[in-house]
Amino acid sequence: MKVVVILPTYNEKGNIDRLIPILEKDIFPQIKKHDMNILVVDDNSPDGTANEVKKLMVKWGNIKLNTGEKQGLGAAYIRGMTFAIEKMGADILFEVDADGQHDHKKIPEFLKRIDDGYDMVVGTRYSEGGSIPQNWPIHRKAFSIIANILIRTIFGRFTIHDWTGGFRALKKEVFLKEKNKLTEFRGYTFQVSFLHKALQDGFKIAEVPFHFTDRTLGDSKIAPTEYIINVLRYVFVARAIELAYSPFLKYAITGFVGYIINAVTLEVLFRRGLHPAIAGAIGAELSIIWNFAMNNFWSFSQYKITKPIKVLFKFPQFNLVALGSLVIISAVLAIGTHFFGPSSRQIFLVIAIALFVIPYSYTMYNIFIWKRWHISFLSKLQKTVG
Ligand SMILES: Nc1nc2c(ncn2[C@@H]2O[C@H](COP(=O)(O)OP(=O)(O)O)[C@@H](O)[C@H]2O)c(=O)[nH]1
Ligand SMILES: [Mg+2]
Repeated sequence: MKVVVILPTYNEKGNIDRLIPILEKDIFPQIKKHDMNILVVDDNSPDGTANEVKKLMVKWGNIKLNTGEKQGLGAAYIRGMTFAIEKMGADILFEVDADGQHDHKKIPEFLKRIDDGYDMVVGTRYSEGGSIPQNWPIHRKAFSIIANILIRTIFGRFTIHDWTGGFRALKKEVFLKEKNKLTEFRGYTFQVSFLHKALQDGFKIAEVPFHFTDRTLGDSKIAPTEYIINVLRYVFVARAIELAYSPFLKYAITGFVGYIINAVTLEVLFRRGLHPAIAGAIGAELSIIWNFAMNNFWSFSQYKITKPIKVLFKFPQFNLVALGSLVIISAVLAIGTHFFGPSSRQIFLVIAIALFVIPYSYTMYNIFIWKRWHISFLSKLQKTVG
């Protein structure tokens, strides 16, 4: 297959001079299965990087140069990848920094993973066998590690360790599928958003650990503050949208209305003379019926239970889960008010629901009632086996 190694450059004259001969002489000859090519995507670097590339193009016939206006790293990659596919006939695209920080010896390993059937291979500095430069000051190391842990946690996707790096290989299909969704990510946010969208679309992604070395020539082009703000904005907004489309938001709205049904019933029946315990219990059961119906036909509608006989079996199970919530709430209220007095009851009710009941019941619904995770886990398993 035709592989195009894309090297984005902005003032990398000295680096490109070192890197291309290494790729051509040491790395490419090791790869027998693929047709290896280079594309330098230069944004009219004032230092004359392009002229340097032109000299190298005389020596090796598998190098191309694409120039354009400077609009950021993401914009350069989008332009370069489009060029590689349309003008060079690339099947596989490689993202490699031109400054020599990526361990080129790992390139064959990335391609092996593609041969194994992965759609995208991501170089990782934060897994066993990978690292960031030893000589980085502690705050830079901490920042780099924490940022990636934060991204993984917010997305709830823990299989990928390195979201911010730019050492990757991918099949052209991944880029073609995501291209239109990436146009707004012109800067360094491109890396995080591209990976996230590829994962959302179910592409198979592998990791290859590598040692990230420090830059020896030229300067980094990253503007740290702007970068952090842009990445955080992307991560939070994208996750919010993801959750809005997942059953979770509908589940939360349903539960909130269920709580109001419970409270109103308690109040109405109590004022008509019923004992609060009985009024509350009737309210609770009405709320349970509401929750079951709404979650079945709305939140988890993709997995809804329609056969009457199945509903007959599921509804008692659902009540059992609700009983669990009840036990949690009374336990938290008992412990909380024991230490902080009865006036703290409302606070502990909120704590019980937010910290314990929501994670508990959402998990139970996903695993036991509507079996959503079970189904998606099985289909993932089938994908890996098949
Ligand atoms: N064409 C192009 N390349 C860029 C741009 N910004 C950064 N690069 C290149 O992208 C690679 C990584 O950038 P770098 O500044 O080293 O990022 P860092 O390693 O995160 O500090 C280098 O090869 C840069 O020359 C840009 O706006 N356009
Ligand atoms: Mg760099």
